[in-house]
Amino acid sequence: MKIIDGKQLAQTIKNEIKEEVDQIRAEGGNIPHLAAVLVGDNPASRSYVRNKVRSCEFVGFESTLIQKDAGISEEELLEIIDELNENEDIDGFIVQLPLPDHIDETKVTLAIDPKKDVDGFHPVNFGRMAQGLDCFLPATPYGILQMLERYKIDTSGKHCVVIGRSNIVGTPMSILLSRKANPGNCTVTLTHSRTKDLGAEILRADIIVAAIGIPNFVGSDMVKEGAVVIDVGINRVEDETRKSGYRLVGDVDFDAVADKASYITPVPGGVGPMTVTSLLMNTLKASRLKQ
Ligand code: L34
Repeated sequence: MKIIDGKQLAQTIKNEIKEEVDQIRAEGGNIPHLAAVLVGDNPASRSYVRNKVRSCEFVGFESTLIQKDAGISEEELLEIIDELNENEDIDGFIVQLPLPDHIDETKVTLAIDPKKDVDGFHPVNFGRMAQGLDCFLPATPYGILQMLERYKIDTSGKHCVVIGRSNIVGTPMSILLSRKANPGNCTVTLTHSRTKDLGAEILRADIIVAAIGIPNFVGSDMVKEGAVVIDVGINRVEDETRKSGYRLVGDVDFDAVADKASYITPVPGGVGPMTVTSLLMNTLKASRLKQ
């Protein structure tokens, strides 16, 4: 079994991006600028956005963090988005999800200019992705593709089972892995809460992408010997032995599954850091497209 070290790979990619930014700076070009909008005080969202801002600093991007309290109206948030759409200094921006219940996430996503949508969530980018056109790929699936590519994991002709059909992970992942591309060319099964005999479906997989948000859901009885296991879940479970009072666990029971897997991603230090790196890559792309 080999561990896919997302933290280390993310660092390698960040070093590469930093070199590119150094070069842009030396040539007097425009420094990429990412803005992030964070609404409310969800501790996980805060932590993820903090990682994004820190990573921008590391690679030499400019970054702007806009923090608003949970009581912000939908209208106010849409105004902020309009301003970011118009602001020529900003190459790309994200609105961290989830948003408070009184704000319609779909409306927010639709309000973002697709040219600045470095999350790749706008239907224009989603549609372009589905048709294999140039676009911003959604960060988490993009990060997973990077892992598969850089670890030289052969995906062609493999059976991939994606667990979870969200707009931001499961559904785009299923499309990307079935594309005629490398990584890609998989035969994909997209499973979800209504799938019958989910365990039996997962057991047929050469590649498992778990994105359901249930701690330790995928056990060793669901994993075929030699399968590649990608764990997207980041669940906080209570742990009194930790100073924070919690620890992070994935959707995969890592200890039980590790021996069976040929490759496996840990949590933390797996897909999460790669999500951040993908966002940086998209922002660099947005900045270059603007030139
Ligand atoms: N708009 N909302 C928008 N874009 C995104 O791309 C996201 N996502 C998901 C949630 N909402 C979003 C993220 O940023 C998930 N996500 C994300 C980003 C970073 C990390 C995890 C999820 C991450 O850095 N994870 C670390 C541990 C972080 C911690 O200690 O809490 C890891 O090693 O997995």
